[in-house]
Amino acid sequence: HVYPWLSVGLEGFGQYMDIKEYLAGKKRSVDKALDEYLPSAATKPEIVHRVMRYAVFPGGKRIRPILTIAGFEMCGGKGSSIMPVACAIELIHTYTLIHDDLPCMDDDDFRRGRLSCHKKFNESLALLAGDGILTLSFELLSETGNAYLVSEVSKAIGTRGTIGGQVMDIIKQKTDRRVKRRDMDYITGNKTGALFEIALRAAGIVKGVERKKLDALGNFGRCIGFTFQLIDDLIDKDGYVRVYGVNHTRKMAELLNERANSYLSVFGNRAGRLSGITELILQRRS
Ligand code: GRG
Repeated sequence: HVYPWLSVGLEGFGQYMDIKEYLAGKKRSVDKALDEYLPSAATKPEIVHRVMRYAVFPGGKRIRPILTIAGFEMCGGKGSSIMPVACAIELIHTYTLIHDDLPCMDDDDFRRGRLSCHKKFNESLALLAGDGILTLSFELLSETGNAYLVSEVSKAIGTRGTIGGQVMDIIKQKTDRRVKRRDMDYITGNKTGALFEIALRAAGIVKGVERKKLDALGNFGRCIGFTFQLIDDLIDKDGYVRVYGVNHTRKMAELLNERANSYLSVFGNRAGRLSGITELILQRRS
C-alpha cells in the first residue's frame, strides 16, 4: 500500500481508484527525481548527505509536489520541466520538519514512525542537513532561470509566510493559555497554508499562465492547505479540534474544501484531477 492514508473505503469508485493510481505514480516519479537531485551518500562530507537522505527517504505522502505537478498539468503543462520545482517544494517541506523536530522547537524524538534526525544523528548535523536541504531547493529553483519564481517561493516560506507562522506559534504557545481563533488562523495560514499556496502558484508561474489563473491557483492552494491542517487536527485530536470540537472542525474543513473547488472553475474540465485530490484530502483518516 503506497497510500495507506487514502484507504478511506472508497474502493469501488473508479474515479477514486484512478486518482489513487495517479498519486502513486507521481509519488514514484518524485522519489526518483529527488534521488537524482540529492548528492549521493558517498559525496564528501558523507555524513551530512547521509542525514539529508535519511530525512528525505522514504519520506511521507509527497502531497505538495504532487499538487505542483497536477497544477502544472491542469494549466496545460507537459513533460518533466516541473519536476525540479515540485522537488524543491518537497525539500522545503522536509527542511521545516527537521527543524521543527529540534529540541529548541517542538522537541520531537520521532517522525514518520522512526527516530527524528537529531535523535538518529545529532543536533548540529540535523540543523545543517536541514539548511543543506533548504539550500538545495533554491539551487533547483534557480536552475529554472525564472527569477520571479525564486522570489515568490522566497516570500512564501520567509518571515511573511512559513517562518512567520512558526514564530507566531512559538510565541503563542509560550504566552497564551488558550490560543485565539485569529492567531490560530494566522499560524495555520502561514505554517501550513503558505507552502500549499506556493506549491500551486509555482505550477502556474512555470507554465506562464495569466494573472487570473495564478490567483485562482494560489487561493485554491491556501484553502486546501487549511483543509489539510484541519484534517490533520481531526486525526491527531489537536489544534482546532481542542478548541472547536470534532463536528465543527469537520464542518469547517468541508466548507473550505467547497471554497477550494470554487477556485478551480476557471480551469474548466481540466480541474477534475485536482478536485479529486481535494476530496481525498477531506476523506483522509490517517
Ligand atoms: C520554519 C522550522 C520552520 C518550521 C515551519 C511547517 C512547519 C513550520 C513545521 C512543521 C510541523 C508541522 C506539524 C506543520 C504543519 C503542517 C503539517 C500538517 C505537516 C505534516 O505534513 P504531511 O502530513 O507530512 O504532508 P508527510 O510526512 O506526509 O510529508
